[in-house]
Amino acid sequence: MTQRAANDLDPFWMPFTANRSFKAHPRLLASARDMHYFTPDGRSILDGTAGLWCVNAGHARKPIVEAIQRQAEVLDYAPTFQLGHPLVFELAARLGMLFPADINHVFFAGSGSEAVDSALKIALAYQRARGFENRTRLIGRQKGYHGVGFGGISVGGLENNRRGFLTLPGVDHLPHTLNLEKAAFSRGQPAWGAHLADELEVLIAEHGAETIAAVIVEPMSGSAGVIVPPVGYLERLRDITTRHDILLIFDEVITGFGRVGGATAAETLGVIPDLLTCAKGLTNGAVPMGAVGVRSAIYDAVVNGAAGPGIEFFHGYTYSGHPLAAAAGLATLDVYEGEGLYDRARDLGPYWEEAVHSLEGAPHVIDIRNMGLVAAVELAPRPDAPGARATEVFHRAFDEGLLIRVTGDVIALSPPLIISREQIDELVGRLADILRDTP
Ligand code: PXG
Repeated sequence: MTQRAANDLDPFWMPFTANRSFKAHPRLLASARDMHYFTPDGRSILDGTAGLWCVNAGHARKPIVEAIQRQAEVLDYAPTFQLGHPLVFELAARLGMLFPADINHVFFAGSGSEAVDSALKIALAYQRARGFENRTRLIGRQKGYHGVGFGGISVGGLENNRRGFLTLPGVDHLPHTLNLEKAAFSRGQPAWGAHLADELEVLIAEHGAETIAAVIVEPMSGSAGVIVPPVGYLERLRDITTRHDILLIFDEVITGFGRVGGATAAETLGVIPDLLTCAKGLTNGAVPMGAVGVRSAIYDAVVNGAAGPGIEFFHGYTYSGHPLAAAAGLATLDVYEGEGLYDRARDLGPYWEEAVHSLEGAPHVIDIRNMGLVAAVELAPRPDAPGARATEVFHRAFDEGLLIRVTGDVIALSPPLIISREQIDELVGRLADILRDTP
């Protein structure tokens, strides 16, 4: 047997990471509080990304920490297959009130990826329940990210995540809406691009509406490098899906819980999907959890409309509605609501927009996009080395005490919603300095 030191970095196969490069130059986090991480040697890092878009209320918030501690002592684990525990029903009811319109039934999962796969299966189960067995086709969008399950990568549109893996048959993709020629440096929602929703009509004409179960999109694409929906685009998708009796799924894993300046993007933009997935901010990132909210007609058709008395939907996870996650979720909603964080994100939006757009004209910057408390700063790639410039900015930023996120040559910013105006200035100011120093 190989003997290894306890602090050996080799055995951990790190997700979505250049393992060899990381292990040669590790960047470790030891603790966190509010807007900051701290490294093992005590350096503070301003968190410009809310962890991975999830710590919306800031780190190690006491009410959330205490709720998890209490719950671990009272009921560490309980199955939700044929059994229940109080908190999970309470959390479902709270989410049902939070989600817009009649999205008032909630299926729980352990992550965003599981929430997405669950939503796709619910869509198929619903079509079957109402007698439309042939409505099995799923439509996603280019550059979409819906997690890494086989369902998620199939409807997703990021080529690196799909290439080399089998994907589901019967899946098609809408075009994405990112266009630097038409809409660079737009503030908030770009004016150009709503017409791209009409491509759905083309796919419907090609396949027949009677074969299509659902369309799934992120209201604002996060992972692809922040693609903000053009004005009117989501409204058109809603209109077309409604006219053709196709379900519309919003993947709100990133946009949920205040990120775009409202409890959900659906509410913020006034476009109501039939199903809504969330995760991340649902528990402030403190315990893994994902969820799917569905309109009452979907629950009624699949559950109340089932023929026999047995299980209506053959799907679920060991950790669906885990007690620690439910406790964290309830405490998180209390913090969001008690501190008015959705409103705070909306109210800070204009200041944030002004601050990030002040980077226009900084070295290498070819586009800036923003929505709610999200922004992307896109850099010109170095010739023959796509991604290298932004990666260097990421490394420099970390060394200088700033956590940002990069994907390709896009810098994504999505700080906790408790960020102050001074901290916004600090974040943007330091980024400007780093851009100036990066070749
Ligand atoms: N849907 C969306 C819209 C997401 O953004 C998932 C599903 C999957 O969630 P899980 O919990 O299975 O990871 C996500 C996740 C990034 C980044 O910085 C984004 C995500 C995850 C990790 C990194 O781009 N989004």
